[in-house]
Amino acid sequence: MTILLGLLIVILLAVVVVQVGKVSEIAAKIRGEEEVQDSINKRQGFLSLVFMIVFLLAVSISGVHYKDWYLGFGPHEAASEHGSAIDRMFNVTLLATGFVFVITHILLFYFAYKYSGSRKRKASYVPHDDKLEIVWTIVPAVVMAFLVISGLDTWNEVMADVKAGDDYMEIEAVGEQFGWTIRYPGADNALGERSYKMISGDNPIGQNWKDEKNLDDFHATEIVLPVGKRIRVRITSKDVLHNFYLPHFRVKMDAVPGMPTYFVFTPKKTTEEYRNELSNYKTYQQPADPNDPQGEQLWQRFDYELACAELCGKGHFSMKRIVKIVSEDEYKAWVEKQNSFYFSQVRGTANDPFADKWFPQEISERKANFSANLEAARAAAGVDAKTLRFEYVNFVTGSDKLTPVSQYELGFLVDALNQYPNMTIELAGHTDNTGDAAANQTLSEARAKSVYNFLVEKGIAPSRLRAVGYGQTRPIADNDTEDGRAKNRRTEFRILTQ
Ligand SMILES: [Cu+2]
Repeated sequence: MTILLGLLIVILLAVVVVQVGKVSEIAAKIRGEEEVQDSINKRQGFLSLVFMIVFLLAVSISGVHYKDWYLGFGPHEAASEHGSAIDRMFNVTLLATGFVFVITHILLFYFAYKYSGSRKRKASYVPHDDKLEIVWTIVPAVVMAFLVISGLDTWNEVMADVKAGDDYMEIEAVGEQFGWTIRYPGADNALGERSYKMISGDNPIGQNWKDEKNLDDFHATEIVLPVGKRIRVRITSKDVLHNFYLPHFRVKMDAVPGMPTYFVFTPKKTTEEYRNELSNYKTYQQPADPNDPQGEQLWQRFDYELACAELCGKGHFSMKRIVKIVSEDEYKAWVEKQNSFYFSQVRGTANDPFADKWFPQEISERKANFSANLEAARAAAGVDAKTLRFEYVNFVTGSDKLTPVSQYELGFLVDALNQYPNMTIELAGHTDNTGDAAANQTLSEARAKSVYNFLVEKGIAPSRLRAVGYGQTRPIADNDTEDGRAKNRRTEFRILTQ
């Protein structure tokens, strides 16, 4: 229906145009061709003048009307240290080209008006004029040279990389359809190695877990940065071209698959400071939600943002991320709350190259736990309360050989036995009910003996230890489930005297 109506309108308009043409033809015949042509010329000239005035007015009025939304002016001065240099460059270019733009438009339309065709005037032709050619070649050349050279100067200043020994922090932004992985260096202030070959479902950007620099690196969902700190962003992409764009900081760099790019910048205004500056402008004192005039105002809702400035696919818009610039203290508090990707996602899984090793933090936490349990058992009475289960003592499947990682918890026990020289203990091995009961009995005895040997090797007197195997006779959980069987396969120690 709409299409039909549209077609009808087009046809009717065509008819109108043809009719008007016919009318003026007839009028021309009546009044004489030339006279009509003259009046048309005059009218066209006048309309040119009107167009010029309306056009320039519209440009100026809209420019003033939207002035609070532009980057580079008033409320949106650059929030980074290098940003003002870029703003200056843009403003100088805008002034130079803007001046030429206005002058040429005035001349263009004024001339069309002033010299519109007339019977009383004859056109004069200038086939060639050296002076004119020289002037309009040299003047733009000089202006362009000035703009390009000063632009290059700004570019070199802005794109200067960090040097060894500089005080800076490096983060990494890896783009993909459609999102960013933002990686922080963690406490060591160094990003670990990564390779696209290691990318998998468990390792989104292919970090090499053997590189210890990776262990404290964390991925963040929002970008939080300390004010006044020099930040180097390493920018890469996993699939197609993306673009790392922080408009308020005048940071914009392509994320190119296979070719890391970078940007160095120093944020100089916190989010809070930027909001406060916005609050001085009427434009930002409007309610953010027109239906809720008493609610938050626009300036209160302001946030820096990261946008992908490359049309990278149909989900492109969803690559927006919030950027928060905070004080050094707030930044530290935020970092405290972040979890290293390795420790939260990789530690203890099949991909963990350090499965046989405990890190200092883990040792101190687990030792504190062990000591607390031991103290509780020493204070309590009764066989059950005096029995403690090793959480991290394990054996190679089907054998009595201790896994390397068992040394840590057994080490805690050695420390405790040294601390309390009168303490004697019973070491007990238990199995689940799979397989032959007699074999399980032998295995549990051998395992208790392995622990016994370990302690003796560490200098504990054999008289303080007793190794017993209970086989499958004392389950603590349901042997019908895998979970229960895992619980039943255990090594314990019981405080006999303390
Ligand atoms: Cu993108």
